[in-house]
Amino acid sequence: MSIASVDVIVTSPGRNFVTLKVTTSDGIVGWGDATLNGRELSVASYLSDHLASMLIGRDEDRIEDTWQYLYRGAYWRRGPVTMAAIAAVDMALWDIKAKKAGMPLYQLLGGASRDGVRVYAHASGTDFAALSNAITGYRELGFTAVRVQTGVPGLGQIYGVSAAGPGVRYDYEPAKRSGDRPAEEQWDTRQYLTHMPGVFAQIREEFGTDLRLLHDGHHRMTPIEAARFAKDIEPYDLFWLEDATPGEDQAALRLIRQHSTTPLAIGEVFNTVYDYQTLITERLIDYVRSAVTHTGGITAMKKILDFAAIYGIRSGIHGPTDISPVGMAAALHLDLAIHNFGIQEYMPHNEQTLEVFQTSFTFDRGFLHPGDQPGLGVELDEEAASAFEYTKAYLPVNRLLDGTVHDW
Ligand code: KDG
Ligand code: MG
Repeated sequence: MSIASVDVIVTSPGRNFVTLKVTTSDGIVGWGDATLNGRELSVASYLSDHLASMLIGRDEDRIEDTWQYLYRGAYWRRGPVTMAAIAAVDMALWDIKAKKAGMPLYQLLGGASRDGVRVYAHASGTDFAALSNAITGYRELGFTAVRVQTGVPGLGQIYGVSAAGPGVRYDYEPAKRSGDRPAEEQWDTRQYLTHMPGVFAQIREEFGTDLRLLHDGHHRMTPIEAARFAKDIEPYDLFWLEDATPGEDQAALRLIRQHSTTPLAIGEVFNTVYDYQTLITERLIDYVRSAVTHTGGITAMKKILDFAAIYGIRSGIHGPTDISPVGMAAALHLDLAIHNFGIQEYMPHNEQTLEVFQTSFTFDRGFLHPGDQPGLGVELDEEAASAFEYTKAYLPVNRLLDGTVHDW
């Protein structure tokens, strides 16, 4: 048996997704997620213009060999476009292998290590009343962990805060359909650092100590600002502080660690294990935040997580809406199988997306399960997908109040 066809499907059921379809000579179909928010078409081109012809005729069972062939064979290594393309191929081949075995993928990864995977929801609000309302709503749905993001006085629309008033929101979406250019937002780290500790204090006062609280700094602080912030929020017992500083500088995390015991998570913009080498071997982080979709797929992610396990570091796989249901399924199978699972991000997709991607996930009181269908357990309906044409959308660009471009 061999790979007979490779197709790239670009669809936009409310937001853009790039999906790879690999079909074997005996008609088995595997799906892979190749979505790179705001740069979708470059991965679609990498797959259809470069990788598709190399894959035709290859043995679909040789997953590790295909991974090495695409990674080493390109000569040009790493980078989000390359690694998202390799990830899509890798997921599709694992999907095929598990379908051939007649098993859900997690069985091939060693079987379940737990009954379900704890997920965290996105609670946000422009002010405390709206945020509190969102947290209450998620608690009523059974969530045991929430990420909290809130407006900062003096700043307008900022990262992670739903623009749409109070209430439980499922549809926070950072990519904006803003024509040919990204929308712009404003930022001031000093105002943020002054405001946030009080927000955590209020949440603990209102909701007690049971709830797991997470927060995303989204790469905006300098190392010393992050060290101070992590120290300031220690009394509120965060599950993690994510992306406190820009991801390129692994050594920056040393400074934060020297000053605080707030657990740290980083990695959603990483794309290989090498981005983690210092962070893991020096135990500078507590959670690995990569997406299976942006890190070379299941094969590569499993290696990163096994490496992290040796150092007592756990998983916190990236799962916003720009990870398609196929990428989310890959994450859930890994989450269920590995020993060093920490938590899984969960931003449910909208109804249109779930019309295009039929999933078999189940949610029960704060825990997800990938389901027991053979393979990844997600099928794309090509006819439904064709109704949603690609529409350019970008992540915003951030500027300080004086106009300087800042990390978003
Ligand atoms: O595409 C970028 C988003 O996925 C990212 O901004 C979301 O930071 C994010 C998160 O933690 O989900
Ligand atoms: Mg993040």
